Amino acid sequence: MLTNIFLFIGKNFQDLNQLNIYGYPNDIINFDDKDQISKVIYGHDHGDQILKSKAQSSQFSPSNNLHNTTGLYLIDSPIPQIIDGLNIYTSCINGKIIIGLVFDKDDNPYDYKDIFNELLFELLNVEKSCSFEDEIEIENFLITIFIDIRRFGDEQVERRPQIEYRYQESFIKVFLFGIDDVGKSSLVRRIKTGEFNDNYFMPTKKFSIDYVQAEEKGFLAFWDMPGQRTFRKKWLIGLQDSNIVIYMIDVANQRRFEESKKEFWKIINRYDLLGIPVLILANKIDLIQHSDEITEDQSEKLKNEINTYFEFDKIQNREWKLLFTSVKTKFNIEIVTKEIFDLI
Ligand SMILES: Nc1nc2c(ncn2[C@@H]2O[C@H](COP(=O)(O)OP(=O)(O)OP(=O)(O)O)[C@@H](O)[C@H]2O)c(=O)[nH]1
Ligand SMILES: [Mg+2]
Repeated sequence: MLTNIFLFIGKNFQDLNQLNIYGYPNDIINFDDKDQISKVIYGHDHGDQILKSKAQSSQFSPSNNLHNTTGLYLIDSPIPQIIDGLNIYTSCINGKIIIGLVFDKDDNPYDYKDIFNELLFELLNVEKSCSFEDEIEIENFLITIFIDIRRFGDEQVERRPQIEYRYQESFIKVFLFGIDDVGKSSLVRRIKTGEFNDNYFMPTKKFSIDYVQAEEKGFLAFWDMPGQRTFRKKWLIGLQDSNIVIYMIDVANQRRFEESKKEFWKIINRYDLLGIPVLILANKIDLIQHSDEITEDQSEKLKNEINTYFEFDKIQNREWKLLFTSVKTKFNIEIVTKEIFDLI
């Protein structure tokens, strides 16, 4: 799995103090460790780039410092390296930029060769989406590559046998979010394995993607987001290209309704999700309802209360539904997948 992406940019690679360094999502390369940085650069092709960049530095004036005469970026074929235990795959752009992917130790970088090349070419020379002139552009460029390669890894490399086997079936991306401790990961686990454990307390830290075969209807990819406050910015990474959104709340924890409501509305009207159907799961109903038998009346009353509080009635231009669930007692869990297919 791709864990990080980084980029070094400078007029030439000789002066490490003049390099600008970017990393996403973490600064996995130690920016202060010049030794590590020069290992990455030299490791790329044994210093060849550096010699080239030295030779070329006279040809590149500051105003056209990154383009060659054709206006296209020259993108080297990527090179795998192991540096300080990191499994790194670097490419070099115009002899002035090193861009590197960091994979888990046992990944094979060559699985990513084509996508890495194609993405760089596409973004730089077709869409021309990054001129490396401002920081935000560079950051967006890195995030885009990170997401696309990560997704490629999740969908094609790690899941290859499954995907090839079922490639004709529909593939539905379910973006599952909500504040921490509401039961998102428990839901995915329940649907996938049938298991539930009260003491299974494992707050999600990275988003995790789980694939579930839903009867004959198709393949669901649950993007289970971490709910803790510090990780909520990751939601923005996960929401692209979702086919349906599931928002989960913990009905028994009213003290956090306000926070939950705020987070819901912050995300739901984002451009990427416009028009995408929403399934709201009001989970842990077992904690406020002693028996599983929730009557129609009770259910309606509770629904109204929740709708009023969260202002779900203001959801516009999309299908949506509120469903009570208990991952613990399995109440309504079996119909979650049915509702997903009904809504999309
Ligand atoms: N009583 C009850 N407990 C539940 C239910 N669903 C989940 N839990 C418990 O709630 C706790 C949190 O569940 P998680 O699935 O880890 O919550 P999460 O939303 O994934 O949390 P983050 O990953 O931190 O965002 C666990 O201890 C679960 O056992 C439910 O329906 N009823
Ligand atoms: Mg979780």
